Amino acid sequence: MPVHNADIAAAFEEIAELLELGDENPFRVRAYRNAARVVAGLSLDLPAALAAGQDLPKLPGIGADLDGKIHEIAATGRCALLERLRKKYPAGITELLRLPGLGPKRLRALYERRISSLDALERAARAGKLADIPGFGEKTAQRLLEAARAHAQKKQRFKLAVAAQYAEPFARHLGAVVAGSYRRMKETVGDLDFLVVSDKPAQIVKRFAGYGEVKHVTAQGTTRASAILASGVQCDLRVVPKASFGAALHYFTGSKAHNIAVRKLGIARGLKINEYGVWKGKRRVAGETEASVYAAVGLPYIEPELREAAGELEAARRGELPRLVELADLRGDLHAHTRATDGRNTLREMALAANAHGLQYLAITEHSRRLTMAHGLDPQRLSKQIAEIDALNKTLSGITLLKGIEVDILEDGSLDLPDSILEKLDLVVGAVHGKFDLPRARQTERILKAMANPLFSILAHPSGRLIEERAPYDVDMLAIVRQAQRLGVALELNAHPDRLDLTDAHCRMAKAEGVLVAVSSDAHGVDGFDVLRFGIGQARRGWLERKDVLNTRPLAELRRWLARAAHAD
Ligand code: DGT
Ligand code: CA
Ligand code: CA
Repeated sequence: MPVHNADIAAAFEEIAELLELGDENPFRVRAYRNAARVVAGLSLDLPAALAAGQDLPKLPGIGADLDGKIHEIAATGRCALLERLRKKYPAGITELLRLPGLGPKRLRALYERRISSLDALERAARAGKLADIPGFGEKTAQRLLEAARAHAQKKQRFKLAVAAQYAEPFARHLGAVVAGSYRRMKETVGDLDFLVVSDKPAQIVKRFAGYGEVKHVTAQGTTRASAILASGVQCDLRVVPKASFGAALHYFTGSKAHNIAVRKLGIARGLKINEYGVWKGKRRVAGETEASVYAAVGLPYIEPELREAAGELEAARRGELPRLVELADLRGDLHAHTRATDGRNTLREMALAANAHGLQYLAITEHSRRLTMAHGLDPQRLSKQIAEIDALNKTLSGITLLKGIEVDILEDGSLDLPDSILEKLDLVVGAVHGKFDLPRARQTERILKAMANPLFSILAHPSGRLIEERAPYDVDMLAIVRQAQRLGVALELNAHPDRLDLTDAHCRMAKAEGVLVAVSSDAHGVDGFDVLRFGIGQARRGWLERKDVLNTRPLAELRRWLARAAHAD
């Protein structure tokens, strides 16, 4: 069965959780957790690379043992260690770790009392048995009960980049377009909606059901089917004739709210719109292309990323749809790391990789000294890097490295490095990496103060959220956007698929207030630039055009902006 990076990462994460549950060596636990993160973040498909006979790249923190496990999972789809660990515990116990407030320590206490499933937890909580367990208490028990109920109702969603690992090969296998939230580039997707044009639907349905990654076919008809993949990803298939393709693509792309609004416009014109076409009585008047569906209701084509019933129909009617930014519009990247801190490659390797992605400039923005885990730079090491970049730039052609820093914003809003070194840089990217739980007013004040340093250029990952993992810190984003506008600071849209902040709504806020957005890769290695497409997807969901995105500007223009930004007051 074909395996993807996401499967390897999931296996490593589960191993880490089970080891932790067994109170094993914390270093070993951390090694697996780190490996999960590294593998999940790679754009190179490791199993595909191995199958093609390539050597694996050297990955940080992944030694011979973990390397062997990657080979094992890629080759067999299984991991002996994981299977051994699973046998030690009741099935699905790690599911409980998904509950907020239930870490390995508390889970161990539950497990020792034979409470090892959501159901059992709910029963124990209702019977008042939880509160007696050391480390729990009445309040915790109540919170857990609520969390368990919420969790039972919540459908699992997959991050867009993870979904992509499963969607793309399956779509190629089927000759399908992937519609739904995936096509709208939502941050997470609930399921994948495949659409195929064919006059022989039975063959396509068979091909779908027989795909190597399909674990369970949940529904099967003559023109449709549904299945769950081994990875847990749910898939829907629809097969339609060519004449219906546009109508079907429109219908299955959604969003539902957008569809309903379009259908209403149709009704007002005496038209019926469904997944088979646009109908006047029994006659199909449109539907072969999506554009024909929109034209039937008097509208221009609307890009999928805008289809959220969030003002796009009104904008379309007024002829004021944005001309959305595209990946090819990017001229550079303003956030990247190298081996000097927690990246994997050298300055030169990063420069060449950025160039291979069609970029003209790349800002090197290492962490600053406060982040000791990432081996952050102090003034001395940063000086050394500045000299290295100056020397390297003389030898590079087609790409320029910019001297930057991802300086830590300290708790009091000051920056982690003195102005005397920051002023030697081309740009200063600043970010919060700790003290996420300050109260809203203080968190906001902290960031506003950091931005007020005249050397400050770009605020990186402005909300600090990790999708499905860590909530954004509590800040007044409008205040930050307005501060950015006043001071000529840009806001980053971090393209890493775990982050993608700014959100779509924040992008619209920035645009409305006249603030530039930098769509940045945060690359930690030469394969880190592929994520830019997810950042552009989010920017498009946020209605951004080329002019709204800072790094669509050619280098000379960017330099003018940076000079101006540094002197705004
Ligand atoms: P997801 O899968 O939760 O991330 O979100 P979607 O948008 O992919 O939703 P999904 O997979 O349930 O359905 C795919 C599309 O099909 C949806 O975006 C719009 C269309 N659709 C589904 N159900 C309905 C419905 O009851 N009415 C209308 N008008 N459209 C629907
Ligand atoms: Ca879907
Ligand atoms: Ca679906």
